[in-house]
Amino acid sequence: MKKTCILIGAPIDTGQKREGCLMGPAAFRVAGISRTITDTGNLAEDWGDVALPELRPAACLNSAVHSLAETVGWTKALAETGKRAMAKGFPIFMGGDHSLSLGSVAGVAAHARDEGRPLFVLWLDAHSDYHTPMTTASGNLHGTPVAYIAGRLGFDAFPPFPAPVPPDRICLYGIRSVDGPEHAGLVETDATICDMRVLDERGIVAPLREFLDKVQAQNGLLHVSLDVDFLDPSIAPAVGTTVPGGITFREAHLVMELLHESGLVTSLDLVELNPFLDERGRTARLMVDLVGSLMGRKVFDRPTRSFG
Ligand code: EXY
Ligand code: MN
Ligand code: MN
Ligand code: MN
Repeated sequence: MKKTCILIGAPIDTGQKREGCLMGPAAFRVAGISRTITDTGNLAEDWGDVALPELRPAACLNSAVHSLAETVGWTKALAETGKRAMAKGFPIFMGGDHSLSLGSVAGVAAHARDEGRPLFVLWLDAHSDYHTPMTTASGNLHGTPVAYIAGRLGFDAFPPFPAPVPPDRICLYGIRSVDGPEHAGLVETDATICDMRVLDERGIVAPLREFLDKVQAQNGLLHVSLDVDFLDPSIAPAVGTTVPGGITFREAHLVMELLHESGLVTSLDLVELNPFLDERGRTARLMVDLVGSLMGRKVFDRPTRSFG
């Protein structure tokens, strides 16, 4: 079925300390994201970039945390835009650093709650992003969205997350860098942890299918959050938080193709692209190519495995 993809720019780089991610939405557009989507027979509507609303003072007991007021402002603005976009089509949030997902997933979750459908989240990332503002040592709030989404305590400065996603509906896939406090929090949950050890041992397909089968069985909505550092730095250098041992070019496309075939994905984040660190736009182009695979671009049409 034809999708209407709604492109939402989130030019955010306050969730971490290196400048450049705010150029991400422009780089995705230059790399041809709209055209890539329409070439797959889907529709693309560009809503432009979200603006940061007027800031309200915000405070946190952890003095390492920076840019809290900005992050809360982006969260509110993106939650509002995201909810509106879910009612119209398939939002693609173009970051911007990963702090954008505090807002994008809040908007998606509010929509899912109103529809009476369970929301599932697939987190494609080198990191678990399960800090709270109270546990982060770096103070970089791009390391916190999974905790906010799961309803973890410590987000007092933020709007309460609408309908927190129970951890058993969250899959962290590709992770290979987890801080102590994140680990301590995660082991208390039944989140699905497909770290690189699991993917090396079992391969990338079976664990993903198991999660997708769960989404299908519960008639869920599925939000996918794709962090550039999910990919191996050798193919995707344009990110401030590279971690070796990531997903290869072919694995990444296969993940996207399986997601397409499942028909389950209803919204997407593209985050952490820092075009200032790129080599002749190769990371931006790869990310856009992956969107092409997620939207159904393939070389041959063949019967696909159906879900449900
Ligand atoms: N865990 C580290 C921190 O909290 O600073 C690194 C977080 C990186 C988050 C990137 C976006 O995925
Ligand atoms: Mn991340
Ligand atoms: Mn990451
Ligand atoms: Mn940390």
